[in-house]
Amino acid sequence: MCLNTFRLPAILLALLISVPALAEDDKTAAICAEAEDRYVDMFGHPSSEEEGVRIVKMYKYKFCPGDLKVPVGTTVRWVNVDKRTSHTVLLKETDTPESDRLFPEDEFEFTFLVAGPQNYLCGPHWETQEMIGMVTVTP
Ligand SMILES: [Cu+2]
Repeated sequence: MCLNTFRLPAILLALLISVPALAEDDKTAAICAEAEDRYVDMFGHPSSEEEGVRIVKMYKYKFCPGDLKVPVGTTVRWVNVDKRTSHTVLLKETDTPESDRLFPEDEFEFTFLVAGPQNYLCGPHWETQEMIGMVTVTP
């Protein structure tokens, strides 16, 4: 009996905590689906069909995908598929300087030669929009 009176608030609390997180995931998924549509419009094929590189799209203050796992030696190409906004790529844990400002349809490439997690960010938007990404490089 007593258990039920405690369980209900616990369930409600769990819902209150998880719903905003899920809503944020859905929002990101929707933005990334739109980014892929824009990529296909710009380049005439899906980003997964690029040969020899993995594509990360930059769109509406998101990196798509925001979390990428690649084997050592992989070249990642970031492509701005936004309409007006420019972005940069700053690989904090490498000695690479920040990319130039990437305007719509501009791109930047980096080849990952060291295994491990690599955080990166967009210089102009990481602080205000949390535009942050991660590449996990596997040996
Ligand atoms: Cu940005």
